[in-house]
Amino acid sequence: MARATKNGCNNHGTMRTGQSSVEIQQSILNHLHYTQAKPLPFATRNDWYMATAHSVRDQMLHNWLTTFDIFMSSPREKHKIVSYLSSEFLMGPHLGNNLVNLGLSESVRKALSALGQDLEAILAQEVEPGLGNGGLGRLAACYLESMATLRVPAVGFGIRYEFGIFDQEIHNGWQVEKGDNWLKNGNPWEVRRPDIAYEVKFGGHTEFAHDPEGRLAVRWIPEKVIKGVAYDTPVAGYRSGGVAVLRLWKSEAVASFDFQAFNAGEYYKAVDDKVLSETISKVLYPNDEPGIGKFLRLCQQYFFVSCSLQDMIWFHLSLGRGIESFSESFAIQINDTHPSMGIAELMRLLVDEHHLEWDEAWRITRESFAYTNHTLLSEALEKWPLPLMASVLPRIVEIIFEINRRFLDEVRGLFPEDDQRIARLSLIDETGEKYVRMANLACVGSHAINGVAALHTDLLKKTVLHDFYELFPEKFHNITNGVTPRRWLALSNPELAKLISSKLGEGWLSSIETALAWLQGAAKNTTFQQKWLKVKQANKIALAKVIRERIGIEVDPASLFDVQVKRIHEYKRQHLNVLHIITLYNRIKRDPTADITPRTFIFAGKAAPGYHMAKLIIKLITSVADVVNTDPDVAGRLKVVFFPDFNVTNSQLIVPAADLSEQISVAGKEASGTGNMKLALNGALTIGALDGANIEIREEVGKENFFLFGLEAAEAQSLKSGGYNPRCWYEGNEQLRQAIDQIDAGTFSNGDRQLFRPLVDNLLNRDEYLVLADYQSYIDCQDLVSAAYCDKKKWAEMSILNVAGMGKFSSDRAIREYGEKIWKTTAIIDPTKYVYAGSK
Ligand code: B1H
Repeated sequence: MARATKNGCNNHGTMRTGQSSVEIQQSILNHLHYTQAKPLPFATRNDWYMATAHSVRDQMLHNWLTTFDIFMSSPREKHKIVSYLSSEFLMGPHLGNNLVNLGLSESVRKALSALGQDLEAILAQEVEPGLGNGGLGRLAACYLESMATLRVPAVGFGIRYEFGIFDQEIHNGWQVEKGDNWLKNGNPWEVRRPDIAYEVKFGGHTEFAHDPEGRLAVRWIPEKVIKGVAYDTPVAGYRSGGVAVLRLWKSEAVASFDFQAFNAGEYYKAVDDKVLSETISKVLYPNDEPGIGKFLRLCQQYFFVSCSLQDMIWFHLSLGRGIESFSESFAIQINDTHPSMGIAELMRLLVDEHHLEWDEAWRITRESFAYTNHTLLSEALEKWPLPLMASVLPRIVEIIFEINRRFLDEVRGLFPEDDQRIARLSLIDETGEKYVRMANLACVGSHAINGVAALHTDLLKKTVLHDFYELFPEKFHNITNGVTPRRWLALSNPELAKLISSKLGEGWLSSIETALAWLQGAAKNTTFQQKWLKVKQANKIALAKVIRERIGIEVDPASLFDVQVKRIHEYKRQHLNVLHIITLYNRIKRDPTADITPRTFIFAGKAAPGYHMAKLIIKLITSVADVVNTDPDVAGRLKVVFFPDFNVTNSQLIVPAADLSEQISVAGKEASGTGNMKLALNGALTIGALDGANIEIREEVGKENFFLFGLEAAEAQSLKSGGYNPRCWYEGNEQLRQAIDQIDAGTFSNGDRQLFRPLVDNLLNRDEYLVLADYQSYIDCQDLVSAAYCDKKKWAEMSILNVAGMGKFSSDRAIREYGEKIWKTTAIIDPTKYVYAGSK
């Protein structure tokens, strides 16, 4: 076996694309020796993972520094960096993706194999950083990867949560949350930068004081100061050499503890202080939690935007530029309202610390910021109780008041008599207890506002942001979400990617926007269809194996894999899916010889720990599973699986195996959805309502290749405003009544009639998300799905056409649109300057 040498495989000791397998082996051995400090016989699988990861990281750091050099030497007008501010980045496991993007998969596999290691086992060792709840955080990750691919200079700013989204276990059919200690084995991808650290103020009061130049200025005397330290993770672009940076802030105490403290009391106070300071970046909040006003969450939001903006200003000034040209250096995109305090914070930094006049500071702020809205749900629109915010961030509240005062003066000029409009537009909600409305702050302080799918943007203009649309129509844009085909096809479904390459040649993963459409020509080709179905079958067999091993349920890979994977929420209507399962079950019970297309229903998703109804829906799924899976009359034709702990890793396993993608939210509630795109990109057909991006997916793949059901958004709205009475729908539909009565009667809960009572009550008395109104349309549509699945040739054709239609949903397309419509950035980095050799 090769021996570690100090100088490793080349002058830098790094792994380069195009290196021989022997050189890569040497790099891995070096890291085992010098980074892990492990003698070979004692190296654990984690040591091998760490050594491999460090070797890959070397390559990325090299490209990153090259990116930086090229940036610094390129013409000044191209010096615009995208700052993507997000409280969540759901990156997924890094190693596999980095190997794909750097073109190193095969050479590393060979190198490891020569060292007696198996790449798959090493990949399985990685604990994914779960620093996000779902779609919003995963979108941020796809966008960083696309920016790196397109060589847009980009930094993602966020929080380095010590504990990410909880791990989910299922005990007795219920969700149980476990802490996500993702850092326990070390994180080889990040670089701690103790020299990049900023102080952030909390609490206290403000006063007028003279600054060093004798000017009267506001001074914030804080009660507490906390330090944010940068941790950088490079994000590799796909075969482009480009590297984006994910810069996450960890909170720490400003002063280390004082061992010389005079007495023990002070020493312990210092320890307490350290603990409190570190609490800010301790844990990610799960969304969908009822109740607002969480003190720590407010601190988190301010903490990370303050560090990020101070960092941007430092960099801007270090380029030798004046503060007044800040917006030429940075385009700041805020991912929902969570970072919207940045608008007030930039004003504070410019006015209080850099002594600009208010108007000048306001111009810079508005030119810099752009806001993406991700939700129409009124309960999800963020607002902070004013007293809480005033006590935690006194100076920020003063600035928000001043922004509001000036803004409302303008509005009054335009609509002098319209007090109601003014009350609606105000940044402060004064209808009862006072709140700061973060979406209003984001709209006023940004030059651009965008929704994430055409319907969503349209509804934003008509409903939640209507007043702002009337005021600033030119600010509104639609940018439909997209996902990266590298992780969501090349990495997760390598055999499908290979088959597509056999038709399209190499290179299509950089240009799926146009390239995938060429698959249309192959959709009717019998040989290609057979190969296509074979890949799907292999993916289903692989998933069936994992289901057997992890959950102990035997599923038939020849059955239709019907997949609903996403957060558990009433508006997403997992319970509508369950009603369909019960309906099929009843058909079998009525006539055990009934002709039923065999199906495996696969659910996965987390419920917010405090969201009781969502947790009850999980219990309903597992309870129906217990009955259906074991009833001899069913004879294995229906299987129901709740796959625990849905995360990026598990998603990469489930998505490629799906035949049918359930996108069944009630029309008008899902802003976009991105799971719908990933599933269709992997050849699943969609059953969906006209909601979010489903509408555009249907347009792209062809109406005949999409299973449409349910009310449209406008119909849903008018049904509700006309006094919707779910009980009428229940009484008028025998199958529906039977299914609901069974849930109520304890058929799925061993006779316990109390268990699902809250869910049944809710459906019969409120049914906010129109489950009962859409039931029959959904069942009829599912019958069409079952019939269609029996014609394998036709199904294969439809599946191919779905993938062929997915070009639009590439995150590369979305990033280009942001660049053109909002950021006005141009890709600056010359690809010829990279060491990247472009090997496979
Ligand atoms: C989306 C959120 C979200 N919309 C609050 N809103 C959060 C709201 O922790 N919180 O407080 C976290 C997340 N997430 C999703 O964004 C939409 O529901 C999807 O439809 C959309 O595809 C996704 C990305 O745009």
